[in-house]
Amino acid sequence: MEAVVRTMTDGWRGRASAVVSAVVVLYVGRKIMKARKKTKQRKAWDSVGHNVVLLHQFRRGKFCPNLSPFALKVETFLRLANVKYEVDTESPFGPKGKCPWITLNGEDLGDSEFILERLASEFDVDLDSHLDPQKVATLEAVRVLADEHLFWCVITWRYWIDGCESFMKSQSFSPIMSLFFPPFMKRGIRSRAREHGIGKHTPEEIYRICKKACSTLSGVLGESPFFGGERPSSADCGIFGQLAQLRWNAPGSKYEALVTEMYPNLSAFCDRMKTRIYPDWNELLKSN
Ligand SMILES: N[C@@H](CCC(=O)N[C@@H](CS)C(=O)NCC(=O)O)C(=O)O
Repeated sequence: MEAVVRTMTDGWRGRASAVVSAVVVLYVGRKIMKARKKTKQRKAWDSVGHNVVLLHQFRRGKFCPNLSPFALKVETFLRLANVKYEVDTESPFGPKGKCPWITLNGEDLGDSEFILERLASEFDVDLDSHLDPQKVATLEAVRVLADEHLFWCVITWRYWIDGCESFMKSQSFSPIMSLFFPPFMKRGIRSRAREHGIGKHTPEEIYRICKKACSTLSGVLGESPFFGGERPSSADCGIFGQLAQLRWNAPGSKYEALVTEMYPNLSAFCDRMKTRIYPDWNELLKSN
Protein backbone atom coordinates (compact mmCIF):
# COMPACT_ATOMS: atom_id res chain seq x y z
CA MET A 1 0.00 0.00 0.00
CA GLU A 2 2.80 2.37 1.03
CA ALA A 3 4.59 1.63 -2.25
CA VAL A 4 1.42 2.42 -4.24
CA VAL A 5 1.00 5.79 -2.45
CA ARG A 6 4.70 6.60 -3.02
CA THR A 7 4.39 5.78 -6.72
CA MET A 8 1.27 8.00 -7.02
CA THR A 9 2.97 10.90 -5.17
CA ASP A 10 6.04 10.58 -7.38
CA GLY A 11 3.76 10.59 -10.45
CA TRP A 12 2.04 13.83 -9.34
CA ARG A 13 5.37 15.42 -8.52
CA GLY A 14 6.74 14.48 -11.94
CA ARG A 15 3.70 15.88 -13.73
CA ALA A 16 3.73 19.10 -11.68
CA SER A 17 7.38 19.72 -12.41
CA ALA A 18 6.77 19.05 -16.12
CA VAL A 19 3.96 21.65 -16.12
CA VAL A 20 6.12 24.19 -14.26
CA SER A 21 9.00 23.61 -16.72
CA ALA A 22 6.64 24.05 -19.68
CA VAL A 23 5.28 27.32 -18.24
CA VAL A 24 8.82 28.62 -17.62
CA VAL A 25 9.90 27.67 -21.17
CA LEU A 26 6.81 29.36 -22.64
CA TYR A 27 7.33 32.48 -20.54
CA VAL A 28 11.03 32.80 -21.38
CA GLY A 29 10.34 31.96 -25.04
CA ARG A 30 7.71 34.71 -25.23
CA LYS A 31 10.07 37.21 -23.64
CA ILE A 32 12.81 36.34 -26.14
CA MET A 33 10.39 36.60 -29.09
CA LYS A 34 9.16 39.99 -27.84
CA ALA A 35 12.72 41.26 -27.41
CA ARG A 36 13.62 40.04 -30.91
CA LYS A 37 10.55 41.71 -32.40
CA LYS A 38 11.42 44.96 -30.63
CA THR A 39 15.00 44.88 -31.93
CA LYS A 40 13.74 44.18 -35.45
CA GLN A 41 11.16 46.96 -35.23
CA ARG A 42 13.68 49.41 -33.84
CA LYS A 43 16.03 48.62 -36.71
CA ALA A 44 13.25 49.22 -39.23
CA TRP A 45 12.15 52.45 -37.52
CA ASP A 46 15.68 53.79 -37.44
CA SER A 47 16.25 52.95 -41.09
CA VAL A 48 13.85 55.62 -42.40
CA GLY A 49 16.74 58.04 -42.53
CA HIS A 50 18.05 61.13 -40.81
CA ASN A 51 15.43 63.85 -40.29
CA VAL A 52 12.66 61.66 -41.69
CA VAL A 53 9.75 61.44 -39.27
CA LEU A 54 8.18 58.05 -38.73
CA LEU A 55 4.55 58.66 -37.84
CA HIS A 56 3.00 55.79 -35.92
CA GLN A 57 -0.76 55.86 -36.28
CA PHE A 58 -3.91 53.81 -36.97
CA ARG A 59 -4.57 52.32 -40.38
CA ARG A 60 -6.31 54.44 -43.00
CA GLY A 61 -10.08 54.68 -42.79
CA LYS A 62 -12.60 54.36 -45.60
CA PHE A 63 -13.84 57.96 -45.53
CA CYS A 64 -11.07 59.87 -43.76
CA PRO A 65 -7.30 59.19 -43.63
CA ASN A 66 -7.40 58.65 -39.87
CA LEU A 67 -9.93 57.85 -37.18
CA SER A 68 -7.62 59.53 -34.67
CA PRO A 69 -8.03 63.32 -34.79
CA PHE A 70 -4.63 63.68 -33.16
CA ALA A 71 -2.93 61.55 -35.80
CA LEU A 72 -4.63 63.56 -38.53
CA LYS A 73 -3.39 66.72 -36.82
CA VAL A 74 0.24 65.55 -36.88
CA GLU A 75 0.06 64.33 -40.48
CA THR A 76 -1.50 67.62 -41.56
CA PHE A 77 1.23 69.58 -39.80
CA LEU A 78 3.97 67.44 -41.39
CA ARG A 79 2.54 68.15 -44.81
CA LEU A 80 2.07 71.88 -44.22
CA ALA A 81 5.60 72.16 -42.83
CA ASN A 82 7.05 70.15 -45.73
CA VAL A 83 8.70 67.66 -43.42
CA LYS A 84 9.57 64.28 -44.91
CA TYR A 85 7.73 61.44 -43.19
CA GLU A 86 6.77 57.81 -43.41
CA VAL A 87 3.88 56.01 -41.78
CA ASP A 88 3.88 52.94 -39.56
CA THR A 89 0.55 51.35 -38.68
CA GLU A 90 1.87 48.25 -36.93
CA SER A 91 2.57 49.98 -33.62
CA PRO A 92 0.01 52.76 -33.31
CA PHE A 93 0.32 53.10 -29.53
CA GLY A 94 3.40 54.87 -28.28
CA PRO A 95 5.41 55.47 -25.13
CA LYS A 96 2.38 56.79 -23.23
CA GLY A 97 0.01 54.20 -24.64
CA LYS A 98 -1.58 56.73 -26.98
CA CYS A 99 -1.89 57.22 -30.72
CA PRO A 100 -0.15 58.99 -32.48
CA TRP A 101 3.55 59.08 -31.70
CA ILE A 102 6.65 59.63 -33.77
CA THR A 103 10.20 58.37 -34.06
CA LEU A 104 12.69 60.99 -35.16
CA ASN A 105 16.40 60.29 -35.47
CA GLY A 106 16.14 57.33 -33.09
CA GLU A 107 14.04 59.15 -30.51
CA ASP A 108 10.41 58.34 -29.67
CA LEU A 109 7.98 61.09 -28.84
CA GLY A 110 4.28 60.97 -27.90
CA ASP A 111 1.46 63.53 -27.65
CA SER A 112 0.43 65.47 -30.73
CA GLU A 113 1.09 68.89 -29.18
CA PHE A 114 4.57 67.95 -27.96
CA ILE A 115 5.20 66.49 -31.42
CA LEU A 116 4.16 69.72 -33.18
CA GLU A 117 6.34 71.79 -30.83
CA ARG A 118 9.29 69.50 -31.47
CA LEU A 119 8.83 69.49 -35.23
CA ALA A 120 8.57 73.27 -35.29
CA SER A 121 11.87 73.68 -33.44
CA GLU A 122 13.69 70.76 -35.11
CA PHE A 123 12.80 71.85 -38.65
CA ASP A 124 12.65 75.56 -37.90
CA VAL A 125 9.09 76.03 -39.16
CA ASP A 126 6.58 78.57 -37.94
CA LEU A 127 3.10 78.16 -39.37
CA ASP A 128 1.95 81.08 -37.22
CA SER A 129 4.45 83.71 -38.37
CA HIS A 130 1.68 85.69 -40.09
CA LEU A 131 -0.35 86.00 -36.88
CA ASP A 132 -0.11 88.63 -34.14
CA PRO A 133 0.36 87.41 -30.54
CA GLN A 134 -3.29 88.02 -29.65
CA LYS A 135 -4.49 85.89 -32.55
CA VAL A 136 -2.00 83.14 -31.64
CA ALA A 137 -3.38 83.13 -28.08
CA THR A 138 -6.99 83.08 -29.25
CA LEU A 139 -6.28 80.21 -31.63
CA GLU A 140 -4.58 78.22 -28.89
CA ALA A 141 -7.75 78.55 -26.78
CA VAL A 142 -9.85 77.46 -29.76
CA ARG A 143 -7.52 74.52 -30.48
CA VAL A 144 -7.90 73.37 -26.87
CA LEU A 145 -11.68 73.63 -27.23
CA ALA A 146 -11.44 71.26 -30.20
CA ASP A 147 -8.85 68.85 -28.79
CA GLU A 148 -10.05 68.57 -25.23
CA HIS A 149 -13.78 69.30 -25.42
CA LEU A 150 -15.17 68.57 -28.86
CA PHE A 151 -13.05 65.41 -28.91
CA TRP A 152 -14.88 63.97 -25.89
CA CYS A 153 -18.30 64.74 -27.38
CA VAL A 154 -17.34 62.98 -30.59
CA ILE A 155 -15.83 59.84 -29.06
CA THR A 156 -18.65 59.52 -26.53
CA TRP A 157 -21.07 59.65 -29.43
CA ARG A 158 -18.99 57.41 -31.71
CA TYR A 159 -18.34 54.54 -29.34
CA TRP A 160 -21.17 54.72 -26.81
CA ILE A 161 -24.25 56.61 -28.05
CA ASP A 162 -23.94 55.38 -31.63
CA GLY A 163 -22.76 51.97 -30.40
CA CYS A 164 -19.84 52.03 -32.89
CA GLU A 165 -22.26 51.69 -35.81
CA SER A 166 -20.94 54.54 -37.98
CA PHE A 167 -17.46 53.81 -36.74
CA MET A 168 -17.54 50.20 -37.97
CA LYS A 169 -18.68 51.41 -41.40
CA SER A 170 -15.78 53.83 -41.58
CA GLN A 171 -13.03 51.26 -40.93
CA SER A 172 -12.00 47.87 -42.30
CA PHE A 173 -12.01 45.17 -39.66
CA SER A 174 -11.68 41.41 -39.80
CA PRO A 175 -14.89 39.46 -38.98
CA ILE A 176 -13.48 38.53 -35.55
CA MET A 177 -12.64 42.15 -34.73
CA SER A 178 -16.06 43.26 -35.98
CA LEU A 179 -17.64 40.92 -33.46
CA PHE A 180 -15.59 41.79 -30.40
CA PHE A 181 -14.51 45.38 -30.96
CA PRO A 182 -17.88 47.22 -30.65
CA PRO A 183 -18.95 45.83 -27.23
CA PHE A 184 -15.41 46.21 -25.92
CA MET A 185 -15.12 49.83 -27.06
CA LYS A 186 -18.67 50.69 -26.01
CA ARG A 187 -18.08 49.54 -22.45
CA GLY A 188 -14.58 51.02 -22.27
CA ILE A 189 -15.51 54.48 -23.56
CA ARG A 190 -18.73 54.55 -21.52
CA SER A 191 -16.74 54.10 -18.34
CA ARG A 192 -13.99 56.55 -19.34
CA ALA A 193 -16.58 59.14 -20.38
CA ARG A 194 -18.21 58.79 -16.97
CA GLU A 195 -14.86 59.34 -15.27
CA HIS A 196 -14.28 62.37 -17.50
CA GLY A 197 -17.74 63.70 -16.60
CA ILE A 198 -19.31 63.94 -20.05
CA GLY A 199 -20.64 60.38 -19.76
CA LYS A 200 -22.87 61.44 -16.88
CA HIS A 201 -25.00 63.46 -19.32
CA THR A 202 -27.83 62.12 -21.46
CA PRO A 203 -27.25 61.63 -25.22
CA GLU A 204 -29.39 64.71 -25.89
CA GLU A 205 -27.31 66.81 -23.51
CA ILE A 206 -24.07 65.57 -25.07
CA TYR A 207 -25.39 66.54 -28.49
CA ARG A 208 -26.19 70.02 -27.14
CA ILE A 209 -22.65 70.36 -25.77
CA CYS A 210 -21.24 69.30 -29.15
CA LYS A 211 -23.51 71.73 -30.97
CA LYS A 212 -22.33 74.60 -28.76
CA ALA A 213 -18.69 73.68 -29.45
CA CYS A 214 -19.38 73.67 -33.19
CA SER A 215 -21.26 76.96 -32.95
CA THR A 216 -18.24 78.51 -31.20
CA LEU A 217 -15.81 77.16 -33.81
CA SER A 218 -18.08 78.39 -36.59
CA GLY A 219 -18.24 81.85 -34.98
CA VAL A 220 -14.46 82.07 -34.67
CA LEU A 221 -13.93 80.95 -38.27
CA GLY A 222 -16.55 83.32 -39.69
CA GLU A 223 -15.92 84.06 -43.35
CA SER A 224 -12.18 83.29 -43.18
CA PRO A 225 -10.90 80.41 -45.29
CA PHE A 226 -8.83 79.12 -42.36
CA PHE A 227 -8.71 79.73 -38.60
CA GLY A 228 -5.31 81.29 -39.23
CA GLY A 229 -6.84 83.66 -41.81
CA GLU A 230 -5.69 83.46 -45.41
CA ARG A 231 -3.45 80.47 -44.71
CA PRO A 232 -3.59 77.55 -42.28
CA SER A 233 -1.87 77.96 -38.92
CA SER A 234 -0.73 75.25 -36.52
CA ALA A 235 -4.12 75.48 -34.76
CA ASP A 236 -5.81 74.68 -38.08
CA CYS A 237 -4.12 71.26 -38.02
CA GLY A 238 -5.67 70.31 -34.67
CA ILE A 239 -9.07 71.81 -35.39
CA PHE A 240 -9.14 70.08 -38.77
CA GLY A 241 -8.27 66.73 -37.14
CA GLN A 242 -11.28 67.03 -34.85
CA LEU A 243 -13.78 68.48 -37.33
CA ALA A 244 -12.80 65.89 -39.95
CA GLN A 245 -14.28 63.24 -37.66
CA LEU A 246 -17.68 64.92 -37.92
CA ARG A 247 -17.30 65.82 -41.59
CA TRP A 248 -16.32 62.32 -42.82
CA ASN A 249 -16.56 59.75 -40.04
CA ALA A 250 -20.15 60.27 -38.92
CA PRO A 251 -22.06 59.65 -42.19
CA GLY A 252 -25.80 60.19 -42.10
CA SER A 253 -25.88 61.24 -38.45
CA LYS A 254 -27.04 64.43 -36.79
CA TYR A 255 -23.42 64.86 -35.70
CA GLU A 256 -22.35 65.06 -39.32
CA ALA A 257 -25.21 67.52 -39.95
CA LEU A 258 -23.70 69.85 -37.35
CA VAL A 259 -20.93 70.71 -39.78
CA THR A 260 -22.62 70.07 -43.12
CA GLU A 261 -25.99 71.71 -42.43
CA MET A 262 -26.01 73.70 -39.21
CA TYR A 263 -22.57 75.32 -39.48
CA PRO A 264 -21.61 74.84 -43.14
CA ASN A 265 -18.57 77.12 -42.90
CA LEU A 266 -17.01 74.27 -40.86
CA SER A 267 -17.48 71.68 -43.59
CA ALA A 268 -16.25 74.22 -46.18
CA PHE A 269 -13.15 74.65 -44.01
CA CYS A 270 -12.64 70.86 -43.89
CA ASP A 271 -13.03 70.60 -47.66
CA ARG A 272 -10.56 73.45 -48.16
CA MET A 273 -7.99 71.77 -45.92
CA LYS A 274 -8.51 68.46 -47.71
CA THR A 275 -8.04 70.02 -51.17
CA ARG A 276 -5.00 72.03 -50.17
CA ILE A 277 -3.15 69.51 -48.04
CA TYR A 278 -4.32 66.09 -49.19
CA PRO A 279 -4.29 65.95 -53.01
CA ASP A 280 -3.82 62.19 -52.55
CA TRP A 281 -6.84 61.85 -50.21
CA ASN A 282 -8.60 59.22 -52.34
CA GLU A 283 -5.44 57.13 -52.76
CA LEU A 284 -4.91 57.19 -49.00
CA LEU A 285 -8.45 55.92 -48.43
CA LYS A 286 -7.97 53.16 -50.95
CA SER A 287 -4.88 51.99 -49.08
CA ASN A 288 -6.81 50.96 -45.95
N1 LIG B 1 -3.19 64.24 -25.82
C1 LIG B 1 -2.95 63.17 -26.76
C2 LIG B 1 -4.25 62.41 -26.97
C3 LIG B 1 -4.07 61.19 -27.85
C4 LIG B 1 -5.25 60.24 -27.72
O1 LIG B 1 -6.08 60.33 -26.83
N2 LIG B 1 -5.30 59.30 -28.67
C5 LIG B 1 -6.32 58.29 -28.62
C6 LIG B 1 -6.72 57.89 -30.03
S1 LIG B 1 -7.65 59.16 -30.80
C7 LIG B 1 -5.75 57.07 -27.95
O2 LIG B 1 -4.65 56.69 -28.20
N3 LIG B 1 -6.53 56.45 -27.10
C8 LIG B 1 -6.13 55.22 -26.46
C9 LIG B 1 -6.24 55.31 -24.99
O3 LIG B 1 -6.46 56.39 -24.46
O4 LIG B 1 -6.10 54.26 -24.37
C10 LIG B 1 -2.42 63.74 -28.06
O5 LIG B 1 -2.62 64.95 -28.30
O6 LIG B 1 -1.75 63.01 -28.83
